[in-house]
Amino acid sequence: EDGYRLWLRYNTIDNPALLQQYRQQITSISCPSDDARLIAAHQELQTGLSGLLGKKISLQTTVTNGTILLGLRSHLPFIRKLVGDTALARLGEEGFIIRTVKHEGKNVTLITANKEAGILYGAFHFLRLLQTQQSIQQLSITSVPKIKLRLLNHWDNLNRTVERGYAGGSIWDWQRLPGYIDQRYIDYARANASIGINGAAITNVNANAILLTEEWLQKVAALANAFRPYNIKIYLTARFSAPVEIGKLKTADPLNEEVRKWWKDKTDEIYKHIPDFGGFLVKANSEGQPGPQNYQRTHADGANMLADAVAPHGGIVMWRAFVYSNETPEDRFKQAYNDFKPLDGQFRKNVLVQVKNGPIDFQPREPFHPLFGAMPQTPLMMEYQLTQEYLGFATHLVYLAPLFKEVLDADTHAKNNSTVAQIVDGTTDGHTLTGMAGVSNIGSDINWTGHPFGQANWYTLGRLAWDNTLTSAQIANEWIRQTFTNKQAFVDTVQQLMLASREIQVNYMTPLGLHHIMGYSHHYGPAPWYNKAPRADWNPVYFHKADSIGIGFDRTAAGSNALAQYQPAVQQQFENMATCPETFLLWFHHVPWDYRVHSGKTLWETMCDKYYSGVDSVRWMQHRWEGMKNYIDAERFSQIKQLLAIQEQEAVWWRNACLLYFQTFSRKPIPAKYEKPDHTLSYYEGLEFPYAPH
Ligand code: BDP
Repeated sequence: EDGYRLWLRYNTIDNPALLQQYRQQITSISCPSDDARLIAAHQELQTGLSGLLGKKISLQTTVTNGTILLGLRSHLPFIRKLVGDTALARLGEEGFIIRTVKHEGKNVTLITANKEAGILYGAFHFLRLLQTQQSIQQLSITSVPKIKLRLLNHWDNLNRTVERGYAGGSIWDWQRLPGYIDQRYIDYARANASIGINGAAITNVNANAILLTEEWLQKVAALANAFRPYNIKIYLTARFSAPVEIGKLKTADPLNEEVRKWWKDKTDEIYKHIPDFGGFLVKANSEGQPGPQNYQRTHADGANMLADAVAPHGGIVMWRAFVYSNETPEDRFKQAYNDFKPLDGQFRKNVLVQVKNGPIDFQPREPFHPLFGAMPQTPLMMEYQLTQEYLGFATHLVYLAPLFKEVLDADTHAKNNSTVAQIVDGTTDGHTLTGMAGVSNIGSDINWTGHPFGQANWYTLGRLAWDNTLTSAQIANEWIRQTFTNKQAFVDTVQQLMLASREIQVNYMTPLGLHHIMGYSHHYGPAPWYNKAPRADWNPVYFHKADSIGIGFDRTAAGSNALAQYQPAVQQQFENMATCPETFLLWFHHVPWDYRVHSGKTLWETMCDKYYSGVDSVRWMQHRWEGMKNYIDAERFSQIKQLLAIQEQEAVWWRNACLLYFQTFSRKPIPAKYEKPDHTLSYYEGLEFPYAPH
């Protein structure tokens, strides 16, 4: 078990009674169509079912008892009678129905849909039922995705390094493309299709214009061909200055006619290679990337130019709102809102503004981004980060579903029914163009994500984008069963551990609303003391603002007033120290060291408690994992054990470094009941993280 098979392992069902039942209920597959997506579906069913049932299940033209029947109403007229046109239409482009029915006197399981893609997703859903050992006796399932664009964003460079990638190099083997189609591409596409991911932006948002040249487009087209049967569209990152860099124009001004024509022609060329090309993802005027503001134009001007180029082909533009500038004295928290909110209503219909879940940058905990709820006329696409840039890379075990759900569940109070989930899935403002993206944690490591539990975060993104009402527990539960085993004791323990893992990490890294106090640039390990970055808002000291009085960033009206960007109800809750949830306290307040939190303890004592409890909980995770030894393969058991041991050491490093440093301001002792830090502050300050991929 090297982890390569992810959650699609298809090992023979280990429960004999259930295995016997399944064998009776499933005898063959029938699929009266040779559409590429249906071929992908029945091939997966053949592989999957043959593995799960431990006997060959093959494709047949006749229907017998136990046939898994795939088809559209146009293939099999009885489907229309059974389901009806309206019900089928309601499934849209990608929804599916799975039903146990009688057909020609035989008991069959029907997987049908309005369109081919739906059948592909239905097939994977059916396999999931077996892998998680559910009953398939009287199935009546209807499932429709809540979000239209469900994407991975790969921050992969053309030289095969991956920005913020911790699982090896890029899986795109550009040198051997387009001629060589690595089996990995197919397995990648299968894995994505199994969780409903239908798009991939395959290159870094810090983009390289070369990608848009003929030679590279041929390579991209080969990938698109490999992904197409799995209903995955390719998107490319567009470097805004490409007209200058590869087009030899003098300007990239989005209102310049020549520039507009250049993008239009370039886009037509892309569509010649990739007829179902999805569109562009753009990072502009952020962290040194070129953009429309270089020409005194707005983000809307830039986005609309590209939107006009892709519109005739049905393409879309995802324009990122992750912008901030060192030139403005504004709190970095506020800058995206300030730039984008005034542009609401100015974007073309095929533009989504892609917003990170929080206002700063993928921290272990952030309040929801204030743009959610603030741009009713613009579809806002959610951007999460799967790769754990600020959460211990591929070394720490952190299950991200609770982080994602916390944001989705937050109420923006923009209207009635305006949780972040409802804003993003279009319910609140009636948008049909909707999206959710995860910055990929996938690399060339044999198990794809480096940490075996990193796979769960990839899995979560797909499942949540399909159905944002799933709970973190449900997602963990089905992932564990498929990835490891259905043995109840293992499932229960590991689920508990996963659900706790994110809060544990917050406790040993950034409790009480601390944020961005990681090592400079690589973002690994603690460096709350760091103050030498070339821009103020890259420095931990900018974010925690510790002094002899207290600690935290005052974002109330007395401070940066970032809170004014939220609706009054949110603002009121956060602006008052007494009502501000403890988890967000230092996000919004500069809190005196002897301030008493709800428990009656002082801030300093509480901070000590949190850091110490974080470390203790990692030890608890280690202990629980130790008990799992006999349930799974030795290989993955040992990998995780080793990683947890590093996590424990590093949790101690975080705790000691942060408390010793903050203690220089609080001038209060670490409570005597706790183990003493085994090194001095200057030891921790002197630690150079040996090697961290930048
Ligand atoms: C930050 C990363 C940086 C990315 C940037 C982005 O540190 O590498 O380029 O976000 O999202 O998290 O554009």
